[in-house]
Amino acid sequence: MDIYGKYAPNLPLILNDVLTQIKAINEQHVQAGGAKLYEHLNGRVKTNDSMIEKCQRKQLPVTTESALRKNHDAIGIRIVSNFIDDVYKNVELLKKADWCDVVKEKDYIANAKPNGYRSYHLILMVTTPYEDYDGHRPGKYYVEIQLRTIAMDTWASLEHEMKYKHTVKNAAIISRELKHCADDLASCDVTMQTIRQLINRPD
Ligand code: 0O2
Repeated sequence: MDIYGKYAPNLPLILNDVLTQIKAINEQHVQAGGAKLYEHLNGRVKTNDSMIEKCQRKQLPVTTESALRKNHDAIGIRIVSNFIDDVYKNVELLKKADWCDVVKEKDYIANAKPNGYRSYHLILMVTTPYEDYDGHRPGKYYVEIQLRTIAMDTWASLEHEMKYKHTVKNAAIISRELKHCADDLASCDVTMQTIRQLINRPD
């Protein structure tokens, strides 16, 4: 089955439109004399199998409604920045954008998860030219945005790898080391931010 049903072809188009909008916000910022606010951008439509697995994990019925309305990450974008301030600036600019509304946000940078995970999560409601699950056109679709520094991103990829390898030996030791590593990286992110401010301080 295709959990996204007849809406499946819309999802990559919406992903592409939102990526274009995010790039445009950044180009405007750079043209206005600001620094580039991200190092790279990734986007993906959650695969059919991953979305089915997520519905089952969350004990939701495996339906198009669950995929597009109860879950909010069928379309996901990651904005990876060099510095913590850039993450927050991207959040500020997205909140001001007229093509989306922020409907949920979680600051796992100020409030890291107990395992050390850091990232800023936004759920956007985006108005699109396509019909949505409620039959409206222009249609509304959720888009999840994860914003983080390169250090946070590297850490999250490694931790994600461990989470999905169920046969890992010494999982408790690895989790403890990962937590230390997350805290060290967070400290480096703060130091790098401070160094940048010192370099850019007016004479
Ligand atoms: P995957 O495999 O990346 O798709 P949600 O579960 O999304 O409906 P919730 O509970 O509010 O909503 O989730 P949260 O905390 O905002 O996290 C959403 C996503 O952030 C996760 O999606 C992960 O991609 C990422 N994430 C959250 N916590 C961690 C963590 O501890 N480690 C890592 N590596 N990533 C994390 P999925 O669908 O759970 O996973």
